[in-house]
Amino acid sequence: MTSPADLSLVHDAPSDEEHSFDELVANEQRIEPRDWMPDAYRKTLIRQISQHAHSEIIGMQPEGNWITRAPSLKRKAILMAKVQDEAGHGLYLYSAAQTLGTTREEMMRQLIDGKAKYSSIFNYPTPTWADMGAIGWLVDGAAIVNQVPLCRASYGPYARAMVRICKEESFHQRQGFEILLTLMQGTDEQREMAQDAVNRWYWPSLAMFGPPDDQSPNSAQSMKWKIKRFSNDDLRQRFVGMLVPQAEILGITLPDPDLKWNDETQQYDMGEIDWDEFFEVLKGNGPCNAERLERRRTAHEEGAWVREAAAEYARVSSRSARSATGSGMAS
Ligand code: FAQ
Repeated sequence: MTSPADLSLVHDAPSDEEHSFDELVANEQRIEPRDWMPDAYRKTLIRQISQHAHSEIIGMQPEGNWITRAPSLKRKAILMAKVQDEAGHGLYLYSAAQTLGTTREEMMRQLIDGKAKYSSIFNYPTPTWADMGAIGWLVDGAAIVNQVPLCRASYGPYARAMVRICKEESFHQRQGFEILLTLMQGTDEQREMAQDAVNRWYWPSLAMFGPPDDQSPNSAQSMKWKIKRFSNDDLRQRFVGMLVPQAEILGITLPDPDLKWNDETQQYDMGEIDWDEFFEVLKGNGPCNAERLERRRTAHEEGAWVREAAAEYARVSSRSARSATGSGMAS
C-alpha cells in the first residue's frame, strides 16, 4: 500500500515533460510553440508579449500627432517610417502571442475595453517638435536597453521577433538623438525647447523599466524562466549610465540634481522616481490615458470595413485557388 508520504513524492516529482522544459531552459535552448510548457509560463508570456504589442500600437499616437507638422519633408518621411515600424513591431508581437493560444481579437478587445496594460510612457503629451527628439532618444533608448536582453528570451517566437525590433529601435534612437542635436545647435529658443522636452520625458522614461525590484511581483519567476534576464532596477541603472555621456555631447542637462557618479559602486547614484505618479498612470489616471484609448477605439471601429474586406478577399482568393487546383470541384 502507498503511504501518504509516497503519494506526496509521486505528486511532486516532475513529469517527463516538465523535466525536458526545465532542461531546455537551463541549457539556453528555446521553447517553441509545440513544446510542452507550464501554464504559468504560457500566461506570463501572453501577458508580457500582449502588453508589449499594445505599447507599440498605442505608442504610435504621441508621434503620429506630429506627422502633419514635422518641420520639413525629410523629417516627415523619417517620422512616418518610424511610426510604421512601430505598427510592424505590434504585429510581430501579436503574432508571437498568438502562437501561445490567444487570438488577435481577444487581445484587441482587452485593449479597447481598457482591461489590458500598455507602457505608462505613452500617456504623456507631445506639445512640441522637440518631443519627437526626446521620445527617440529617451523612450527608444530605454526600449533598446530593456529589449536587447529579450532577444535571448527562452521563448523562441518572442526572442526572434525582438531581434528585428531591436535593430529598428536602434535607428529610432539615433534619429531622436539627431533631432535633439540639431535643435541644440540652433537658436536659444530651440535649445530651450529641447531641454524642456528632456525635462518632461526623463523621469517617465526611467519609470518605463517598471517598479523597483522589491515591488516587482513578476521579476523573480520571469528571470528563473529566462524570459527576463535582468531586473528592472539593473536595466534602469544601465540606461542612466548610457545617457550621461550622450547628454554631455548634446549639451543637455539631465533633470536630476542627485545624479552623480559613485566611485564605490562604480555606477551613478540617482534621485527618487515619483512612483505615486507611475502607479496613477497605470490605474488610467495619466495625462493622456483616456485620449489614447478613445483614439484606439475609434480607429478600431473605423477600420472595421477594412478587416471585413480583407477577410472577404482572403475567402474569395482561397476559393478560387482551390477551384484552380481542382480541389474545389472534388468537394
Ligand atoms: N507601464 O512585476 P513587474 C517601446 C506593470 S515598447 C505599464 O516588474 P514585469 C517602443 C507590469 O505589467 C515599451 N505597466 O512586471 C516604442 C505588471 O502588471 P501586471 C514597452 C507596467 O512584466 C518606442 C506590474 O506593473 N516595452 O517603448 C510598466 O516583470 C517609442 C508589475 O511589474 C515592453 O513591454 C510600465 N512601464 O516587468 C514605441 C518590453 N512596468 O501585468 C513607440 C517588454 C511594469 O502584473 C515609440 N516588457 N508594469 O498586471 C517587459 O520587459 C516587462 O513586462 C516590464 C515589466 C519590464 C515592462
